[in-house]
Amino acid sequence: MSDRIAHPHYRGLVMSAEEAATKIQHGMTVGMSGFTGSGYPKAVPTALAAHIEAEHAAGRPMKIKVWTGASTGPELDGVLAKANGIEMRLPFNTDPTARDRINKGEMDYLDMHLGQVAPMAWQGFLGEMDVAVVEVVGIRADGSLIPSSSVGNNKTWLDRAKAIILEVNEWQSELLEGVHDVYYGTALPPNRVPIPLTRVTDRIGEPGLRCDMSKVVAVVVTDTPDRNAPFSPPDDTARAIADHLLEFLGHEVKKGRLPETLLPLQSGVGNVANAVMTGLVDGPFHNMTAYSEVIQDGMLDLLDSGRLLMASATAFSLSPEAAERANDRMSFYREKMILRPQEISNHPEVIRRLGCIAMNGLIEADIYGNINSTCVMGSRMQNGIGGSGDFARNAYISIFMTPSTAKNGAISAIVPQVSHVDHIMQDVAVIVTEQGLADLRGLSPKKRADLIINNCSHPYYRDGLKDYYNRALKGSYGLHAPSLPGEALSWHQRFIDTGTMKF
Ligand code: 0RQ
Repeated sequence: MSDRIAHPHYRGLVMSAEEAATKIQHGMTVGMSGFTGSGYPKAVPTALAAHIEAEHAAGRPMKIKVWTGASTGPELDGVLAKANGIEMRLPFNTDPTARDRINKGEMDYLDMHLGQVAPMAWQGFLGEMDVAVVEVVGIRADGSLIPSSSVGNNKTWLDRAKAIILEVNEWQSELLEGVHDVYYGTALPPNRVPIPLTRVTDRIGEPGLRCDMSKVVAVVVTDTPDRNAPFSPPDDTARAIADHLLEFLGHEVKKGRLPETLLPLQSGVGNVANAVMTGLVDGPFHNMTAYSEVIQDGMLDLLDSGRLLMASATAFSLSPEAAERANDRMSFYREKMILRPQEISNHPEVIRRLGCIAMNGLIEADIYGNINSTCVMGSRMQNGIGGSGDFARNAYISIFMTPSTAKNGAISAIVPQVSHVDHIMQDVAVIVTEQGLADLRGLSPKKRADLIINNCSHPYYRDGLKDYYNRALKGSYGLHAPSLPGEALSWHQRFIDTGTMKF
């Protein structure tokens, strides 16, 4: 019996993952914990996937709807997608098998702003939640739950679900207790009140999750690490992007438009985001803070360096090595981190008030600065919009960064017109590639086009973009944001037809 279960009622509910999984039936909506590969349940989804496969083999239908915080891991999305057990998935996914099913039309996918998931669940139109499966670090004597390495939507799932299954994961550090700040003050209009968070360091809630004991139907004890993708160190392209970005931030400080401590940083995940964090370790800025949705490897480095005073997020997004390091040094990190529900980490009201510097990746940008973050060639889902929209629209400065080409140069990341729009040009202040940076603030569409083409596009594609734009200046229906509709997506069509956008 795990000594992490301090309440006798919960001790009486301990059972195997296989037994717990039988509480989930065909057609149910299941809210699972998990955000960017951390804090997701591992044993119950795996047992459920085996059960689903057995049901399918017996000729019986068995599929569920899966709601989470964001992406999870192979023991959740991976196994359930492989078993073809997911009818509908929201709000974010990075699992390759699930992605494949989504793009083959075998799985419905609702790609949502991560900060809007909990409020929309409360509004009720997404339907009812049958079961919540939530990983926790432990259960306190008063029956409240110690959240795990992500908070995500757990508060909402525990409140909304008719039945609750808990996974107590002994691999997670017990020192996580006290890192979380779970705010219970949100309400739907007309009862909304301001969120009383005015500084990154503010704690406005409770360290634990409330839980209605009478709804808990199973407790499963596990000892399994969060499984994130291994981290590849920044390459030359990522370093060049980071250098341009850091030079820009320094310039803004010199101009008096940013304080020397910068403003709270939001940073996406991946190679480039990590390179920016690593660059900040050696940069001129001190006493920084982060108000983001994830704490990634580079942010641990920044905390180690003493340059970053506090990181507020909803989850870890760490490589396996960094996750072990975080666990080993949790007594140091726990004083410098706050994990909040994602409706707070990603709340437009708070992001706008704090004045975040948002830095996110993209699939493609067009010559006016509209951004596609999600759909390759306009239709094939990569991951989802995630939190990028929550931050981009509400940030003090909204920065998007990308290599200027993808797939070994076969694709230009700067195109005449994006094939799908996630962020409209009004939400995009700065675009950075390894070629350079375009500061688009205060510029009309035509001035934006000049800067983006000249500063950000890859030299191979630059003349093609100029040629398109110059002809659009002559032949466009209007001259506010010149375009040639019959040609604007021809680069994408060429890629679909020939495997390359090259001329
Ligand atoms: O695919 O792995 O098959 O080679 O997209 O691209 O260059 O490694 O960059 O990891 O930063 O991801 C937009 C996807 C960029 C990410 C996106 C292909 C490329 C590769 C990854 P392969 P890179 P990144 C905080 C904020 C939305 C969510 C968000 C993302 C793969 O940043 O998901 O911002 N953003 N969240 O080859 C075809 C193009 C492409 C392309 C890249 N133009 N055409 N493929 N790729 N550009 C985190 C959360 O919200 C949880």
